[in-house]
Amino acid sequence: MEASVFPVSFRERFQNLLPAIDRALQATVLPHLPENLRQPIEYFLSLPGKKIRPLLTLSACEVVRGEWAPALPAAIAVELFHDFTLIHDDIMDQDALRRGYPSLHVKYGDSLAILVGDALIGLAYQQLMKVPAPALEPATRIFTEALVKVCEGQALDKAFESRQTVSVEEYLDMIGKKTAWLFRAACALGGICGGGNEKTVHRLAEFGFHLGLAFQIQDDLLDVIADPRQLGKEVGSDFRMDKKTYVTLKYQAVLAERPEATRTYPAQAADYPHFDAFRQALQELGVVEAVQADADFYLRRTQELLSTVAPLEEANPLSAITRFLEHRQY
Ligand code: GRG
Repeated sequence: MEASVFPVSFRERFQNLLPAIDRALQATVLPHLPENLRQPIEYFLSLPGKKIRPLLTLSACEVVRGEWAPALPAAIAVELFHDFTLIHDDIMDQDALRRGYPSLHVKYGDSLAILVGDALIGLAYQQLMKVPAPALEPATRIFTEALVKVCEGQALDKAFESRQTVSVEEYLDMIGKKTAWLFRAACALGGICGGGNEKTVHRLAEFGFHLGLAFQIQDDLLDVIADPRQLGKEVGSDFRMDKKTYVTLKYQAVLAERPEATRTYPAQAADYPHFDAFRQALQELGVVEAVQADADFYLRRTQELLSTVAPLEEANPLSAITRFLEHRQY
């Protein structure tokens, strides 16, 4: 399968780390696993994901002047955790495509997909246990805390589906848990493995958290405006599931500020006859720009936080990752 999803400059910038992550991920597939478990794990790990979270771990480790190699198991644990959430999320949302290929549950069935997700968490902990003391205890605490937070976030996301209204604060709390907490953990783990002090690790964690918020807001936007071939999955799936997203909240906020527009535009995304009509309204009302501006707000905050840890120069790998994510189309 096509392994690289990056522009050449990004691939060159991370030419040591990306292949190391890929090799270490493949090595987690234990040969003695039963064929019907090993094969789907191999399938999922070979799909062309961006590997942003393990890159964050290794880069955070470098930023505190640690050697990245001892942090590699923690980075792999983070990616396996992420893969687990994607597999279970695809089952819950009945999404047919992931990373441009059939979702695991489509290819192997729901039961095996659930089992693969469960196995990945076990494999993730096996990796995490390789973190040397004294980093092991805080690393395990942060990783486990993130597991619980992501679950909470997913539960809130599900609960929002059956609610009429959700406030921006509630929404930010939900994506903070569902998405940003794992970015936070990825960065904190790198800082811890690299020997960073408590204050620095905290700043890296906050950097990761804000990056995660921006990432999820962009993700909501991409579900509306991306090219499905580039995105690797269908667009409009949030619309079809009637999900509360940053885009739908912003849509409502824009209409609230312009009462005259309510004569032309329906009050809710769900009131549109089809996705294309909703997408067109988002463009006409300036919702797309407004959502991007809010994502940019959180991206700027990441740079303020990062500058308290290390200079924001070309060589700073966390800056390079932020720049890549700023312009991402997938
Ligand atoms: C953690 C116990 C536990 C349960 C998981 C299913 C679930 C509960 C949570 C879902 C969390 C989720 C899928 C959040 C969305 C995060 C997101 C935007 C993922 C896409 O990340 P990318 O673009 O994916 O980095 P690639 O494919 O590049 O790796």
